[in-house]
Amino acid sequence: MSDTTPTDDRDAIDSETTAEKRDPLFSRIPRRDFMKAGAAAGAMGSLAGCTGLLSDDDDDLAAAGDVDSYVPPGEHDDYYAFLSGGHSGEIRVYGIPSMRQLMRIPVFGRESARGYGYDDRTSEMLEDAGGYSWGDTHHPRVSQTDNDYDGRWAFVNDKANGRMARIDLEYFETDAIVDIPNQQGTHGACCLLPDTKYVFGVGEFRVPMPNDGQDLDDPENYTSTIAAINPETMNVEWEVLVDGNMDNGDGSKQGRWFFATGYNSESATTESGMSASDTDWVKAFDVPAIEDAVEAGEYEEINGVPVVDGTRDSPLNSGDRPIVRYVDVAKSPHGVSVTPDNQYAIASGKLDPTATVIDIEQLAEVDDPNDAIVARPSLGMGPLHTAYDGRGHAYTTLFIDSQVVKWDIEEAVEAYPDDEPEDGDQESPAVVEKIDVHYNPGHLIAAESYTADPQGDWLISLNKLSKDRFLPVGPMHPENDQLIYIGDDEEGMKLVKDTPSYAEPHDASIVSADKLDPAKVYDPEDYDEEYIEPDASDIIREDGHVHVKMHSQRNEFGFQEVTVQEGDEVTFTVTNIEQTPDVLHSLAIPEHDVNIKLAPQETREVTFTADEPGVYWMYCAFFCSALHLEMRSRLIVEPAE
Ligand code: CUK
Ligand code: CUA
Repeated sequence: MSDTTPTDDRDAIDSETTAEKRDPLFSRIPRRDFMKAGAAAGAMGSLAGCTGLLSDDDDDLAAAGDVDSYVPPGEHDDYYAFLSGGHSGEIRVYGIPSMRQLMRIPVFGRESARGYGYDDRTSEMLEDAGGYSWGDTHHPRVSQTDNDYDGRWAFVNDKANGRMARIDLEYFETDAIVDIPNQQGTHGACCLLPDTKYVFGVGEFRVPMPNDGQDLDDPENYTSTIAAINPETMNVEWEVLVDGNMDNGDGSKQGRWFFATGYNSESATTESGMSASDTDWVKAFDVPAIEDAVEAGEYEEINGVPVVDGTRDSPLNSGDRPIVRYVDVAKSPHGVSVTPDNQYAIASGKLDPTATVIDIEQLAEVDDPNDAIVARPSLGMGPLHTAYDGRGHAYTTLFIDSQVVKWDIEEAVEAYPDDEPEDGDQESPAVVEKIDVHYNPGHLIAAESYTADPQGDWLISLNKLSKDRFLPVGPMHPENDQLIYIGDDEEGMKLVKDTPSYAEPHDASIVSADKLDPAKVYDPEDYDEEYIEPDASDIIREDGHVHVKMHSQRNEFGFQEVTVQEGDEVTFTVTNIEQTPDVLHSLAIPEHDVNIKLAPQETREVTFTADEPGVYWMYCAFFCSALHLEMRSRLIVEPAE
């Protein structure tokens, strides 16, 4: 990098944070107290970011008339929400409560607006991570320190190809991807708290281990693994083999336990076989015990990773310090999440109307892990995922009933086991209320629900089917992410708005805006490419390779023309030397598939072969000024002799 790069402007820009832009009174009051105070005093209209009231005359929104989710033009939201994009392979960033989509972050697939997968750095990253053209993101989790969001990274799984990606939250871009060995279909993703010691990838599909052609027709011998990934290096530190499929996971908040749900304890390969048994497991991984086993060399190295045997018959599970505890829960559980106070892990039944509440402290003490089950409330049909408001309530999606059920965790514990339904459909006395959502919900997420201190005001229900909620747009409908206000226990949950979304959000994380501090321009110290000052523009030719170094700014590239020979391999290193935020340029070269994005102070490199003689206009694809269309230069490819 060049040491003459001016940084003054950047510093000046960075000092004006989002928090300061909001009303100073607002930023001093915890959000949840504010909502209470606002509702009581009706004083919300005077505070920035909260000045409008919804009209009372829309049927769906009538009940939400006193809930303020309106963010006026030019005002900022209170929260960032990171939503997975499913098999679009990306993460979307929303503002909450407006539900405005602020940004898309491509992760596992190329994306042309951001030039992701087009420049040498990101295309090599995608290539090194397996070279797949797509991925399936489900679970975005944001790094924490001391059980609170630290603004460093988000992580997300690839269910399609068994990978985990890291997103840098300074630049809101994917900066690392690991192709997890021995895992086919990484489904759950989450962090071990309080300080994000590991990111866990939960392997879903059982396969032969190693999957190298052995045991093809011997499903009894297939296994799945969890992978513990170092968040700094993104290396897989160790894996644990288990029986049965795995599904979702959540890490405890005090560093010891990691929980994963799983279906298919039957070891079957067909749907009827996988749902034959009435029970499956929540697996509780004792992380320090696993680390000790790895330390003691009690593992087999498979594809370069120490793999510890955590199957039920493993010697490591027979002593008084089992590395994996298998807890029996009703049939095919799906979501699992740890309560904010780290007291319970709650797993949802999916094919059973109950949720299973496991007492984390008791788990360490009991001989039979089933004795750590302290509640099993019957909630409704198809419970999938549970979120928290920090006031002792759990909110669980009911996929089949198309509802969100709010219930009281301690009441469920007190009622157990007398509340065990005999006929299976008797509702638990812990149920507080239910609200219809439109339509079948998968995950739901409440503001900062994954931390020790949820904010308790907003909840999003991520519904799979929107059916008739929006204008028809062909046979593939949008999904429907619904915003629900949960800040008033007396008035109850209120549905506030529908948000159509492109296929297909699964999970999300909601983070207070003041916990992130995204950069406004790049810092050249943060990347390896050479920063090209205007006077450093150069064309270096040697042996069929041409290296063009140039800057870009309004409204020119460093060279008006670049001449190469047919067949030359050409590398462009281009810096956007602008220091004004939001003035982007790009380098697009027709018919050579070249497209790199250049935000202010960003440098990217792209390498391609100039294989057709002719004249090609290199242009800037961002509308950067009134002379944007004139921002172009010629690439002249001379015919080979
Ligand atoms: S999820 Cu991945 S199948 Cu319920 Cu966490 Cu949608
Ligand atoms: Cu630079 Cu358009």
